Amino acid sequence: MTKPEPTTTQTGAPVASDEYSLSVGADGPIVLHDVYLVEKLAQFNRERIPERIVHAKGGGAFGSFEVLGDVSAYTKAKVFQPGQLTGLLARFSTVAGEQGSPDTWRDVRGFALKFYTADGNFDIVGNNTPVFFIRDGIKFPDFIHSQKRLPGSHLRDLDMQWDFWTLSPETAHQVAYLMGDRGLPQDWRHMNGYGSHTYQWINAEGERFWVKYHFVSDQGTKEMSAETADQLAGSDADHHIRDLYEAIERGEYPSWTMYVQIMGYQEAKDYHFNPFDLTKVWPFQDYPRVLVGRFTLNRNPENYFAQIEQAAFAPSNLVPGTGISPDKMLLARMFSYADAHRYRVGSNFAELPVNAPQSPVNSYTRDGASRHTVHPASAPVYAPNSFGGPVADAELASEPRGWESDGEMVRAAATLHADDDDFSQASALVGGVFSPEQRARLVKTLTGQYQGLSVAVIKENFFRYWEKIDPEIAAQVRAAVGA
Ligand code: HDE
Repeated sequence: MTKPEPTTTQTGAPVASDEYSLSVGADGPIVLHDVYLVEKLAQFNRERIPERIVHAKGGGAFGSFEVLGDVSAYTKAKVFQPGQLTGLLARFSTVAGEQGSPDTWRDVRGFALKFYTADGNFDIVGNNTPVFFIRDGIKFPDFIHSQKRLPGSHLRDLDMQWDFWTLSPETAHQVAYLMGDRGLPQDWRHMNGYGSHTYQWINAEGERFWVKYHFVSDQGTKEMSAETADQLAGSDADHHIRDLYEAIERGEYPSWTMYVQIMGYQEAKDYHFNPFDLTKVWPFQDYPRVLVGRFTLNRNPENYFAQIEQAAFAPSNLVPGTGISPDKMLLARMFSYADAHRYRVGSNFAELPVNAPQSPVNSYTRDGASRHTVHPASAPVYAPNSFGGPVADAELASEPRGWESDGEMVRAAATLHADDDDFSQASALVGGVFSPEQRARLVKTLTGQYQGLSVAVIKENFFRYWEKIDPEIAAQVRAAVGA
């Protein structure tokens, strides 16, 4: 058997023992100059970085994305050109639970993708539902506060959750998804993913299109019962992490087929509801899904902390041929994610291998904690310069072309389209998509939720909220709780 490597300090010096601290005599006091003891204890105190404030509990894997269709008429993004193969990282997560919380709690699931494209990293940071709770990011901290813990008892609280939801009617569609079967996916391999927002594509001629991203599980979708979810929450808090990791270890590589819905740039103005409203889906009969490609996950992380805990996904990671939209939520997210990474991982988070692009970086940003790129002494640190430093190229960058906008600065809801409302798509989901069995499970779930409420006005608002979504469901819950 080959002799093992000698243990060293972090700076490479061989160490004498991993069992005994240095002491005065075998029974005497330990000494402060036992550098290795100090290093081990001090490093141990610093092993944790701040967890994600949302989506703290999760797991992921690496793989690749292959273009199967031809969407080159709509985008010039290299990653989406016919036949293109691109490396990818995916991370799946719950939203409200802290690190260590059960994977199987009822929740929306994060579905974050990082494409290591030839034009830099392109991230689609979505969920397993095609909509979201709110329309304006200014409400996001409040929403998340209501889903987490009471300030005094530090307990999660159904009154808080339902108070926020029933006083924010725009939440109805996403809450209907959450309280339905989608809130309890069997595992990450058996759930779909969505970019959720409306994004922009720009083709080689500079024409703009509005798109929505869909990732359909090739494994199909499967959910678990509330009973199974509760049982696993106690017996195997890491059920979803385990399922993905062990499937890939077994060589069962999960894959998702990617589609986009495509809306002409000018159509947005006249569409019958606001197509940038994150609480709404575009009906497939209006905008059918167009095949783009498939991503397959076939490599587990070598080191969870280095590659998953420190992974930095951001909707602001865009590449030429892709862009954003007037969706106020998406615009708020453009600031928030890189800010979270600078706080959580450090200002040079993009230098970590998992976050580093596989295309050249010619940036004038410099220094900052743990910067480890050695820029040559001759490299100019300012632009413009006379020394051949990198030069911005508007043509290459083809800035996300954006959209026309004007008007007084106001704080107000987006202008109403004919069919803008808060409940119609929630009603269509619960009344038109849910099967009778799913409706019965919804009544059971809502009955349990209602029985966890203690504040009279919230109980009343609960029923008013569900009566607007589906009066029959509301009546069945009323009967079940004897209200
Ligand atoms: Fe997030 N979100 N989010 N979110 N989100 C974060 O970024 C934020 C929203 C989503 O696996 C944070 O790195 C704001 C919608 C996923 O690493 C933070 C708003 C959607 C992940 C943040 C939203 C998401 C995050 C926390 C309202 C689906 C995990 C840590 C404007 C379309 C990504 C971090 C991963 C993480 C901000 C709403 C999905 C705090 C301000 C809508 C999948 O920056």
